[in-house]
Amino acid sequence: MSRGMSKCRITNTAPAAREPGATTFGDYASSSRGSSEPNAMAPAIIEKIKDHPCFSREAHLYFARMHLAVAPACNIQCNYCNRKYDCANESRPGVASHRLTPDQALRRAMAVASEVPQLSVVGIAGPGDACYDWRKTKATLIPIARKIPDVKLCISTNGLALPEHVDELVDMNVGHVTITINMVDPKIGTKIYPWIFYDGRRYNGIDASRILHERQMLGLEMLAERGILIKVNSVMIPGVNDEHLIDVNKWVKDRGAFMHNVMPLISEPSHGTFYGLNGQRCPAPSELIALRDRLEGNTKVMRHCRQCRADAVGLLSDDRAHEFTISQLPAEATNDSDKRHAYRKLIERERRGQTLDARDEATPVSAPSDELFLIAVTTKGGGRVNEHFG
Ligand code: CLF
Ligand code: SF4
Repeated sequence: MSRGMSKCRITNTAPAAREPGATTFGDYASSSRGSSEPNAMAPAIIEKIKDHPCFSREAHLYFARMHLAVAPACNIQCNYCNRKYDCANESRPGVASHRLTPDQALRRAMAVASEVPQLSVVGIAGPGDACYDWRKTKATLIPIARKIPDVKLCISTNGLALPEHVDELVDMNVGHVTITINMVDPKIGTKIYPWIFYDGRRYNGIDASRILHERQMLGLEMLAERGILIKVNSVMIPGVNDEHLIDVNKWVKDRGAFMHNVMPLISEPSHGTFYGLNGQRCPAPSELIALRDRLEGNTKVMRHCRQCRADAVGLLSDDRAHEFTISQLPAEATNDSDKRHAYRKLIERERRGQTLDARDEATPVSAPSDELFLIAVTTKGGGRVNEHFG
């Protein structure tokens, strides 16, 4: 998964605020009742996203993901990447404290599944590329699907090795894939990717970017044809691809991407990346918001990404990775699914309650007045006023 963050970080201090394009469960519920609301979605799509904390903004309030850093090899070089280990204090994509073997990954997944009732997704999101380091990705996800069948499987990839694995992803029941696409014009790609390794040889310059672009588009189309939900991540690099991401957005929407997540570049000299060492600046928060606003309406724009570490565990706003280090894992992994099932029932009840509330809403009473009132309310989500200011 792509890197980005720290001083460029845009935090979501009010995760429940309704932003343009944000989807709440009320939207899902009304769409399943046949509403013509702009956010109306097919029930099959609702089913796929309603418990996925990244594909649904509403779900991130309730559901957790965990990442397994099992696939460290990568087949391209991005100018913003430095895959690191033992970087416990850096919260940004691609860093992880340890790489795991597939056996360790299974033990960790089962321990988290037993202890974190909100867990709904297990993902592989760096360091490295899940499709290139395929043997390890497969050796990790197949046993997890068997032992914890109620969690969704998710991977993130640069797309170069994606096309040859699409059918296996379907067979393995991986329902969500993120492709990092930073350009659709290979000339711009030359400023982001110095080289790729493809089909047994290394390519540089425009050839590298052209091959990467073609493979990304092919992989995207193949996933869309097979009904896998696709999110595209793009790293916003001022002066390199910021304006160009408007074109990227159109291309990926036309090829079936469900959601576009534009993330700010992380670029600091201490990270040791090409951009960091060469003074490439990261976008200001206002620039990122302005770009996302321009994309809104064309495809769903993600605004609640936390640019997670490659070993993150828990709700997006509450990383619990430190509770599940290898040394803390029980020798014998068991899958205690009771807590998860009880929690999901609770959330279903809460969501049903919201739907009924929305249905029962009376027409607002208004009285003519020249006075303008500003009223502050807080919410935990779901379109309700249900939080205090404390
Ligand atoms: Fe992980 Fe990525 Fe799957 Fe989510 S993260 S592999 S889609 S389960 Fe989510 Fe984290 Fe943002 Fe990624 S908040 S960095 S978008
Ligand atoms: Fe790093 Fe490879 Fe991911 Fe690029 S694709 S960010 S080089 S791991």
